[in-house]
Amino acid sequence: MSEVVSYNREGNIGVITVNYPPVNALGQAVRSGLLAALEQGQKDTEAKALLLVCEGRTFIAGADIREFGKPMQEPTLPTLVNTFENSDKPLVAAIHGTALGGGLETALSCHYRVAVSSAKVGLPEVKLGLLPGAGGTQRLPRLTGAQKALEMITTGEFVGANDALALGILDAVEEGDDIRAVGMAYAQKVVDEGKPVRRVRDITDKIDADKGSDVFDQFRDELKKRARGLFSPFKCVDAVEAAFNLPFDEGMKRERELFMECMESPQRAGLIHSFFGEREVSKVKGLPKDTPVRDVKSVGIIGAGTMGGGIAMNFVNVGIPVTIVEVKQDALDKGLAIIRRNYENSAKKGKLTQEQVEQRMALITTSLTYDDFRDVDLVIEAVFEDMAIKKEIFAKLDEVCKPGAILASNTSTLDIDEIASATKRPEDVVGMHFFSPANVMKLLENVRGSKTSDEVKATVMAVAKKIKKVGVMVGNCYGFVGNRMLHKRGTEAMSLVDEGATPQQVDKVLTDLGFPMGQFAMSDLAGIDVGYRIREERRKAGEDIPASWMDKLAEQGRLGQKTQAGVYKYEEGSRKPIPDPEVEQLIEQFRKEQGITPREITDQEILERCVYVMINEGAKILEEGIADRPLDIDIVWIYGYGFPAYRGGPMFWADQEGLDTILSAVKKYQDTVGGEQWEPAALLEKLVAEGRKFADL
Ligand code: T1G
Repeated sequence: MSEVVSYNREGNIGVITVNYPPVNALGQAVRSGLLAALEQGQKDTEAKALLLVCEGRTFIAGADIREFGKPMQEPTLPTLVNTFENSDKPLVAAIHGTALGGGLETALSCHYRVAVSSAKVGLPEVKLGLLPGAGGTQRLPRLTGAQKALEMITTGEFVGANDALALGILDAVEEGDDIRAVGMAYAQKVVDEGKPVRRVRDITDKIDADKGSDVFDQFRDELKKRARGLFSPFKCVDAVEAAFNLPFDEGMKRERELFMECMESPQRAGLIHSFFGEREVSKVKGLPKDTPVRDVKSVGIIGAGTMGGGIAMNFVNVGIPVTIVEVKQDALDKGLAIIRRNYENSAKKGKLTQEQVEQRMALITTSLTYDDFRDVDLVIEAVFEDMAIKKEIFAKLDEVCKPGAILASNTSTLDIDEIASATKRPEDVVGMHFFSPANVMKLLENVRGSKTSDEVKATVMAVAKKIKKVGVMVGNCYGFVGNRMLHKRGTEAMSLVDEGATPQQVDKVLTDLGFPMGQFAMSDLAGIDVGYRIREERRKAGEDIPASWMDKLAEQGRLGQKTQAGVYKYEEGSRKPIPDPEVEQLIEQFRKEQGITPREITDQEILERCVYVMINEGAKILEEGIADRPLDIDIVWIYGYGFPAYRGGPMFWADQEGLDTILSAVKKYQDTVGGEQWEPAALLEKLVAEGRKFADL
């Protein structure tokens, strides 16, 4: 009998138990162990029914993702599920935790499914660039009908046990958490009531009901909007449709063909890289797993503006009380009103009850004095980017906050060490860089200063997990990881317009690559004044920042969406960017003043100058140790800047694009465009010279 799957009999029930931490994934050993256990159960004449149950925190959470991309080993998952379904003894699956992907497909190949009420089920393969490849697209619609099966399979969203019961996916749901007892009781009921073998493949009423339905085309149209650039969601629809047009075995064959197309798509590799990357970034290099973490049971926030309000919502959403301090009462009232409006909107959409809205609002205290921070565990400063003001604030925090309190800045560019130098406890100072809107964006860029203690680093990473953010620990430099690379892209984007491109041409190249919006539409969302103030700050600090046509926009009060005019113009209540002839004239005028004769610029040049410049900068960031691994950069860009996850992030994409191709383009632009952004990174040159990739680091 295998290490990871065991068989024993309790009374007249044969029990097949999987025990393969952390999530009982269907690796080769589990698949062969299951088949061996089933065979044993078939031969066990005393066993009148069989029960499939798992040890640990969850039922089978899918195929073993780590095996993807490697040669397929027998037995395959389709073989396993078809063998299970053909059992001539009733087979019951007992589900706790999450039955996902191949795990749910295995349960669907059983004849009955029972779960505890806390369980969830789902087919999230689409999130990995795949589709359910072990019968999920053929068996699920036989229980739920076309609409619900398409929803579950094209979104990958999990469904709670009680909803799954209502949908016919589960046969029973019990309270409590002793899944083995729940499973045994149900299996015994099957025997006692003489319930027959019931194969999902034979259930056709829902198939007959939806045959010829136009729901499939409706989903294809809808996916054109919400799955732009993605490959597998459309294959999911094709596979589910096959369940309604083909006999079961042919439907299974069609599913397999479509599954292999997805497996071969580069998007699968990109999405699996970001799946594991999202989990790997929480393991900070050089920070031992057992580093002590401080309790964060109360939080202080300085600034009730857009960022301060959004940051506050993250903490009260998980029940942590927040005190917001501002200089003026009306700023507090305005900030609180925006938070309440956001929650009211969520309630209107049914995402929150009114009672939950009030519970969250009750956890927010406002104040006009820092004294109210004396007992908090963490303070996050979220005022606008001005070093002098930030140092003044941290000096005051140093006076009032208790020993052991963590002092964090939400600065998006400024030097954490200089901010910390305003205190006598730089070891307790750290950057916590949230992204706007802070209550929505998943990324939290935690910035270690040169004196930040391991305990503080470990604590802010734990805080990220607590408030459901993807926390990435990065080093301290101008703009950290995300903004440092973004500024290079921004500089190139502005220069490309100087030289002859249009803002909409530049933006289209980025949206075609898969970004949700281009450079200039993003500037309009963030506010043209934000970039302008940063450039002015740097000019004041003596840096040679060239004049830009975007400065003129700011000086003319075209600040972006908030003034309905920036690089683009916006109709009342619309966020749709419309090219504005006034801006074209402004750019032409700027070129004349700068003595620039515009030229034809290709989309390929725009792609190279906007994205290769980021990768070259990313390589420098790795050289300097500001980012520990290429995947840290990938996750920052996927969760903070909308880099398409199906391309795996900028450094993963660079490996697909070819580092030699990128290096030769960097050298070309070093000659033709110039500037330190085009000085080839030593790491990039080294990897190309050694024929290696970022993935080899
Ligand atoms: N394979 C391998 N490792 C997995 C895994 C999987 N399916 N799921 C999780 N892990 C690892 C994960 O990397 C981490 O490792 C640890 O388990 C805990 O995970 C044919 C083809 C189950 C909801 O997409 O959604 O079946 O970092 O930190 O927050 O149709 O993991 O500790 O070393 O995420 O409690 C479909 C993916 C596969 C589910 C638990 N299944 N997993 O969340 O813990 S494709 C999925 C999850 C498939 C068939 C197809 C979540 C979770 P480490 P965690 P968590």
